[in-house]
Amino acid sequence: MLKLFLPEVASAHAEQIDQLMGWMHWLMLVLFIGWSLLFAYVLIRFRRRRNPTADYRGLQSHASNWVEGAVAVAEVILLAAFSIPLYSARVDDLPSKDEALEVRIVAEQFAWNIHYPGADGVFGRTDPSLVDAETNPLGRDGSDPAGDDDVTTVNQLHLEVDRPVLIHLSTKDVIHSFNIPEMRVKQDAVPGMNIPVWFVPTKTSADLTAGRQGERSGGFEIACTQLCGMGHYRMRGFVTVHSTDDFKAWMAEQEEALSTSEEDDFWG
Ligand SMILES: [Cu+2]
Repeated sequence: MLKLFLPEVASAHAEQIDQLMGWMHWLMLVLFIGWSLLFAYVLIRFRRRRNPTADYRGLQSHASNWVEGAVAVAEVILLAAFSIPLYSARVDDLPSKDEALEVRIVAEQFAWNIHYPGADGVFGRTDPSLVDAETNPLGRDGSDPAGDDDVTTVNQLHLEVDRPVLIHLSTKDVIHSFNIPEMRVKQDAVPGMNIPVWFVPTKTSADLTAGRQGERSGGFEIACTQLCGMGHYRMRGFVTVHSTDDFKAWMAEQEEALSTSEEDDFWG
């Protein structure tokens, strides 16, 4: 039932997040009904007509203690059995650098700067003092050879299906928040911090859009989910999840473009 209101599931851990959300909502529903019944009961049972004077003895039964205890136990189970393990897998159990596709994402007002390490798997050096809003949004250091094969994009995140992606998330200015709803990924980008975010996409963009039509025909999108300034509404990125071969082809295309545009390239 809950599924009706949720985006499609497109990452390996998404189902677990939905389950936890489901259990939390069921608990809240039970609490809501319980409190509502108690409220109605108290309104009727202690109405003024039947109780002209105040009762100074108060409640004698201990039933409410048991109910409170049961709710606390349910909450501890949700926290200890579901929440904490799930959270710890997200923040602590990072995929190894060998298997994962590593990407740096640097948020700014109002765009996502995306940085791939290229064939050598090593990010070229970057330095905040080299940042230029027009020509060098990532502050890349052209003198570092490790950066020669680095691929960068703005607002276009390309991923490979069934391969873990390890994002190093940071921001140049204010707090932004990186969200891909179908991946059940949402992480604040906090000034001064480099925050790892990882997930395994399980659906390609083609899989996702296969059944979609009309207004809902779009693919995966990155939304900034932290009000970050006047242009917040347009801080939107696009995610393409490729099959393994298509991803290799895309990356090769980017590398190719790098080597042929050497002359007018900032890094050439
Ligand atoms: Cu933002």
